[in-house]
Amino acid sequence: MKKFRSFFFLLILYLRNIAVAVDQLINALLGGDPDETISSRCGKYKHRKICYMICKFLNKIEYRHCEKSIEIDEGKREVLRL
Ligand SMILES: [Ca+2]
Repeated sequence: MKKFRSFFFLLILYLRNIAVAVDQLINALLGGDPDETISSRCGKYKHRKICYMICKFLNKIEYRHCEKSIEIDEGKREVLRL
């Protein structure tokens, strides 16, 4: 059982890492900092219409998702403001 739990934990961690990497790739393609997720970027700019809509959707999946995802130390390499 412990081996299965360990495998399951590693699988979830692996899938989460891939999801974060894809999220950051999409953010970079949209002119954002390649080390920042779309959720963090939109959490900072939620007064912008596109971010407001993205956060409204994500906040239905997880309460205050965008606000909780903000990475204060990221965003310095942003090329375009949303
Ligand atoms: Ca980061």
